[in-house]
Amino acid sequence: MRIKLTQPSELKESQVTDEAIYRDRRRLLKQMGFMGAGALLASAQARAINLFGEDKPDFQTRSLEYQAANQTEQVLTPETKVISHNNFYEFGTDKTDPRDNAQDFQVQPWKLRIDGLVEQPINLDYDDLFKAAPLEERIYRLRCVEAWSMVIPWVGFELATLLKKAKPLSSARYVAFETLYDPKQMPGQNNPFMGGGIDYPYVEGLRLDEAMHPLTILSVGLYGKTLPPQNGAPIRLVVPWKYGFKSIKSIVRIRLTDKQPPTTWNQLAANEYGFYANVNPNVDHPRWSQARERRITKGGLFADNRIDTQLFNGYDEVAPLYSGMDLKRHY
Ligand SMILES: Nc1nc2c(c(=O)[nH]1)N[C@H]1C(S)=C(S)[C@@H](COP(=O)(O)O)O[C@H]1N2
Ligand SMILES: [Mo]
Repeated sequence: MRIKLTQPSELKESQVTDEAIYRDRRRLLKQMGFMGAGALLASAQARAINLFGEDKPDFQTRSLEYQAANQTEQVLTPETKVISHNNFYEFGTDKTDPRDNAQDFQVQPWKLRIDGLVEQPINLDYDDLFKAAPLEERIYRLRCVEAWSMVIPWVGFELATLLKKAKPLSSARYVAFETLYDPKQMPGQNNPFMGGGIDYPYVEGLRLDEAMHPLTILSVGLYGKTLPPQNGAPIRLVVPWKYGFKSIKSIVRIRLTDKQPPTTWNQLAANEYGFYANVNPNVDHPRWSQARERRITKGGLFADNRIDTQLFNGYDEVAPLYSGMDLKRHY
């Protein structure tokens, strides 16, 4: 695989190839105009407003016809599927539960705190989330550990930009993330039947070098609009070379630490879900194969496509992060 880091200037608008898919770096935001409109409304859904103003990209032109035989031709997963087939156990464990149960989720006011082993702790309010760094579009593959995948145009910024502002101390080695804990709004959090038996709040973690990698983003939108609640409004992590459960939603805290932090799915079933959770077709889940995946595209149940899963979900450039590591042991 020849994935090359593409400079913004090298990218053609209509390119949706492997190389371009994660590196569409056009700076798109009309931030100030957007912020004004955002302040008016309360729930995340009601506020699903355009992040791009006049520059709204033409997503249609990117939707090349999917060809199962040619994985370099990738088509975006339709927005209707991205926002109706979700894992967000705080709102229920069926794929359509988050869409059905999260619509009144209040994201304003919101507080995100970055602290721990940093020189400069940071507190962000709702409006600050969209101003922490210039927003850009990143089209990434999302590969769930359950062996389905999507191609999603996120809007966000590199996590590294925010972490650098907090000035990590030299003792910091890991980054711990935490989802909002609010059982009144997230009914699965105090109902084990609805919430899948998870001990809430949902927590995740990365090694500091993984967190600082330019592919790792905090997302505040998708398909050019603010995130719907079911996708993790107002701000969620996206780590495209790891299984989807690492991409924690609706984050309220980012804490730098010197110890590997506990992670939700690892606590639930350590033999099934490791801390690293790198996408790897050669390391099967104890209960199913990870060699292939169902790419969710347009069409009904039988129109979906099975394709080979790629190591690191095809993002080969992260391989140096794991040189010398046994990826079967550190699954
Ligand atoms: N807080 C929280 N974050 C979460 C989850 C969750 O249940 N709770 N599910 C994870 C899983 S398993 C996946 S595959 C992705 C799904 O993201 P999407 O619904 O936006 O596609 O979110 C991840 N982040
Ligand atoms: Mo997942």
